[in-house]
Amino acid sequence: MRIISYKLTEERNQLAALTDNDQLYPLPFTSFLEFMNHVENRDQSYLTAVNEMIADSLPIEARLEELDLQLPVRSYEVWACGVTYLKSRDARNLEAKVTTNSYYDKVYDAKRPELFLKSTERRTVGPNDPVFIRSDSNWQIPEPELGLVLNKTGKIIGYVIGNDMSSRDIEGENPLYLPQAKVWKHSCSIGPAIRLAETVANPYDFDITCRIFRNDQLIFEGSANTSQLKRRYEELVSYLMKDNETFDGTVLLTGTCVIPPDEFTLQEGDQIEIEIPEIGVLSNPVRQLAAVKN
Ligand code: DO4
Ligand code: MG
Repeated sequence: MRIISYKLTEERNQLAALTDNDQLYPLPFTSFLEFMNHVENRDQSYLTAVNEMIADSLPIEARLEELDLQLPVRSYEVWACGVTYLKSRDARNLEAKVTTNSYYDKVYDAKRPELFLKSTERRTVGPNDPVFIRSDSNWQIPEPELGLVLNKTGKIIGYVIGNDMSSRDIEGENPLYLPQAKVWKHSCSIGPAIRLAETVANPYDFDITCRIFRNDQLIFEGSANTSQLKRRYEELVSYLMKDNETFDGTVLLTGTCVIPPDEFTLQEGDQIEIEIPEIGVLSNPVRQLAAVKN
């Protein structure tokens, strides 16, 4: 069972349930946070709540492709984990031009994982909205990641696809530039649906595929599987929760495992697709931010 949000009118979004046989049912909420509030107040299972709500309703006539999909959850905060896959550790070492005993080597093996605040509600975009590339970087990539949708106690409610847009030259110059290598306008996208955690048999077996198109030609395709993750999801969430206040609907991205070749950088007009079959395909066009004079 998946949950989506789509534009019903200029002023109003509609939450809907998407069943495994691709039937769409409206839910009596305008947002996932409203739905979470309803379920959390009743201490109910999310799947039971959805099944009860759609039991007596008729499916929506439209097909998923015809809907104007919106961000499935307007999270106050999106957090992200780093260097949770061997591939990411090696890519970070390459961009930082270090070979041995780097901070990336250390964090990959350390008890405490790397976590950072990736995005806020207004910086995060949904399906088909443009993600932006910075005007002061010459080496930028999408980072396709599995996202955990959490309630405020850190329980994993669902899974979503995330794109942790990143600047490799800014981070490579100095790891203290991490916030600038990770956070800017539209540097995070989330979507297209939230797969309820109760309906996933093994979350350590998601295939993640990233495709990048330029002038309608496929110029990069790469895949990985969440079985390659170095850590457990509960371990990552426990560090997010330590001495912290978190909110219903917080998303925690779990790190990248698909990285384009080192000579690759995103350009204006590129199209990024990230697919996790159990969740869907998150598509975003790429736009170049214009340099702003200070
Ligand atoms: O250390 C930088 C962050 C790496 C990251 O975002 C990832 O591994 O996904
Ligand atoms: Mg990342």
